Amino acid sequence: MGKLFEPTLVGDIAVRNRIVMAPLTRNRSPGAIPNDLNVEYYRQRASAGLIITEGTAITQQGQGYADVPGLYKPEALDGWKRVTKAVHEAGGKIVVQLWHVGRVSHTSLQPNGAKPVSSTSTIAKTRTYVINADGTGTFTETSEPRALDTAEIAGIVEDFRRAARDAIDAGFDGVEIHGANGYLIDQFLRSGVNDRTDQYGGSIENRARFLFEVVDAVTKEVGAGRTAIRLSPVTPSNDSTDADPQSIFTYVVEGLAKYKLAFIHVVEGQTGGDRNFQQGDKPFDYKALHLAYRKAGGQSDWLVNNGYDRQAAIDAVESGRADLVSFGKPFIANPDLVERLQKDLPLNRPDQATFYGGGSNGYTDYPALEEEAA
Ligand code: 8OZ
Repeated sequence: MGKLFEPTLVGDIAVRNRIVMAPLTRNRSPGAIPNDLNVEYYRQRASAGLIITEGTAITQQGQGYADVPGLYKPEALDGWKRVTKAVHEAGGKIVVQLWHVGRVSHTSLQPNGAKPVSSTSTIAKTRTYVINADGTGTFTETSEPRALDTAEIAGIVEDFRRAARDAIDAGFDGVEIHGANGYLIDQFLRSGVNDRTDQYGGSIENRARFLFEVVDAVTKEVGAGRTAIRLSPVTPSNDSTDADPQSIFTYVVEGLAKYKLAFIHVVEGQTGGDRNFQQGDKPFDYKALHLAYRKAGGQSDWLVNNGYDRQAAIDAVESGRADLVSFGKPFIANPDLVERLQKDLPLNRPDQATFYGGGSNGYTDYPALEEEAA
């Protein structure tokens, strides 16, 4: 079982094991500002080799759900400083997930009630989460987006750069660019979403242009060894479809090979669901994707995600199929997941009802083993 529990260097980040806490939206940061409860939640999970925070909006425009944190207010950066300090004091490492939701938003969350922006002006058939006047939360249809003008795109790239800088200044060990799950970068990648006729639409090269501009800007700002990206080649989340995911994601990873990123995070199958989910006319070949990346000279760690259990994670790392494995739901319910996996002890089960929104219940009150024994 060895390797999974051994230290390694992930880009510039020294980690004490290869178990990663996956990004998990929890909607517990009112005003987009990380608070004491969030500090406690991340501190409890610091024995992960690396924590990837929940998606964190780079701008208010990039925000699509109520009560998710941001990086665009001084108070939010102060809140994150307390989170990074707590994780570091507990011996952990933490990167922030840089998020722009694109069209997966609602006018009530946008600056001046404006339309959300995207690669397209077609509405996503998906829902988002807003807070009503009486303080209760509800899921609601997303608002119709506005397709970004070609000339505006550089401004969004700049927003990613600035957020990455602010993140490092707030004490993060690095950043993960959110390129997955039907959000803005994915809205450019996907043939079923991107209907542009400028240099950001049409061919694979054009649809991937925005992603590479973001990677370029962020790596130049904070260093490739502190930059990572998350991709979800077949995930249909947020109305995301592609006729031929294998081709575009192969092009993407081959292009990423020249950057010495900290890691490439690949969601295998449908995020949080079916590992065998398929888009296009054939099953996605993750092994071929990894091989294409290595053949192109890519040296970054390959981080895999989705439905791994202890044995699958051990096997993935021992076989070299992956360098790191991330766990989502198991980290919600087990603050000391690493110890439980190491000792092969039973796991607490996560409660779906408390995933999104609320307080400490279902957030910071899952017991660690020592608390259970006490
Ligand atoms: C669940 C609920 C809301 C957002 C993602 C950031 O899928 C999310 C998300 C997940 O990447």
